[in-house]
Amino acid sequence: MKRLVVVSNRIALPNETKPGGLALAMQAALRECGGLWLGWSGQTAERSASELKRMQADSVEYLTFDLSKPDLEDYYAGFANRTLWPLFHFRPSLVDFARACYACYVRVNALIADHLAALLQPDDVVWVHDYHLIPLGALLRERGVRARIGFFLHTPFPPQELLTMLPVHRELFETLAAYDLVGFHTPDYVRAFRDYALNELGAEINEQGVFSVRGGRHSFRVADFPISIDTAAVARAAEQAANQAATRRLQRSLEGRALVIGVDRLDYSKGLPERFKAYGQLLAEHPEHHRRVTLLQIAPTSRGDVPEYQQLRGELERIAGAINGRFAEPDWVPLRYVNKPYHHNSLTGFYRLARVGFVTPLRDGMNLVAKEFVASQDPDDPGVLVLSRFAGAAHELGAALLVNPHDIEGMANSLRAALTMALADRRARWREMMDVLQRQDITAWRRSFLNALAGPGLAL
Ligand code: ADQ
Repeated sequence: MKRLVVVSNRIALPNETKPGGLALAMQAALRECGGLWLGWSGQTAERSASELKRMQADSVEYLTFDLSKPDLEDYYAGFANRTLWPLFHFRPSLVDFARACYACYVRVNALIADHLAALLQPDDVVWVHDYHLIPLGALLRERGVRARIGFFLHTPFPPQELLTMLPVHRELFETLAAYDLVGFHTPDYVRAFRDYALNELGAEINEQGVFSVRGGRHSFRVADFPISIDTAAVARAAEQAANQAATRRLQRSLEGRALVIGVDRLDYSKGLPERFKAYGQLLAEHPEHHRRVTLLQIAPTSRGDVPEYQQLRGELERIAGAINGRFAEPDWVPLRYVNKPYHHNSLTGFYRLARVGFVTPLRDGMNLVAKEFVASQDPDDPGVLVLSRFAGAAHELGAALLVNPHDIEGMANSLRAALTMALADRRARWREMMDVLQRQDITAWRRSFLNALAGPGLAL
């Protein structure tokens, strides 16, 4: 049987309870067929990746490496999060490019490739995740690795006009040709990659949709694999969480008011200032909602050392303060803005309490919060999802109220429509979305990717 080897920036060790769907999906895949998971430990050390730390649990081996502080700054905070992240999220004005950071990014990838090449067996199937590790496949091939290697991008993939702004776009993106399979969340991102590959990399695509890049050593396939959640588990967790102390406390504190909920990492791609403003607009235009609604925004700090994230935090505090200053009353705070992270199961209980899930990223690869919100609802009395058309999830969740997150008034109108929607309409929309999530859950996602990469031989 083939062995699965997963490589991602962060990994979830067996003793950690990471909330993310990705961590759970990888753990499930690795447990089913046995294998190895390699990633950064989250720690710094004198030198990057000088050794691997090993941990074994059942048939899965976890291997982690440390990064030096300068590499963390240039590779992770630098090229990955100050160059690629804003570029992939359609924010060219935030792109900060330095050749030294790019060189460091390639060097850290090469260090990872050195370790991995020594560990791999020819029959292994390697699954590389996300924008931190784009060149890893090509660096493994340079080290003689012939195993099947797939790459999945968790962010959007923007149009070529944006990509070509990156001075090193060609040398970076042509490394994708070293993979056997390149996966994206939606057909739109596949189309963007296809156009870029045809026009900028001189790729050819045959009748079966197989890509090859001139001078490339082999051909590769490109397809969409929309990531999802463990729909049944989330639904179960939400039902149980309804009786938890945290959910009950929140419910009591609402005193019968409708709850609108937003849950995001504190990131400029998530459209939080626009979301707050839309809520402020609703309150300004529709005083009948005063005292009858509460927006709870949970947004724990992420990448807090990157200046754009610090600025965003300040901006959100200002807008939240202005909304509460203008509308609050001694016994009603319209906007509760919480910077603490919550456990995944508690969040499902909060989602179930909410009348509206307000998920309005400016750009998002997929957005699993939207899917978790839907799966957490009470089928008899479901809440309404208000979803940005620029989240990958909008492709599958067309029964949500889709909004343009740049249109503050439009979002306020949709929020009002969601708050006043009749039960029959809520149920019909929820059923349609839930059907999608039951068909296309996290297991279907990883199986479809791994079957496309390795064929059905990977016993999944
Ligand atoms: P993220 O940008 O982190 O992920 P998202 O998909 O919404 O965004 O969330 C991933 C996980 O983190 C979810 O399971 C969610 O519940 C959890 N999470 C988010 N905010 C949280 C909070 N405030 N507290 C606790 N948990 C929280 C990236 C891409 C997305 C893509 C995923 C998976 O940016 O577009 O959907 O990877 O591919």
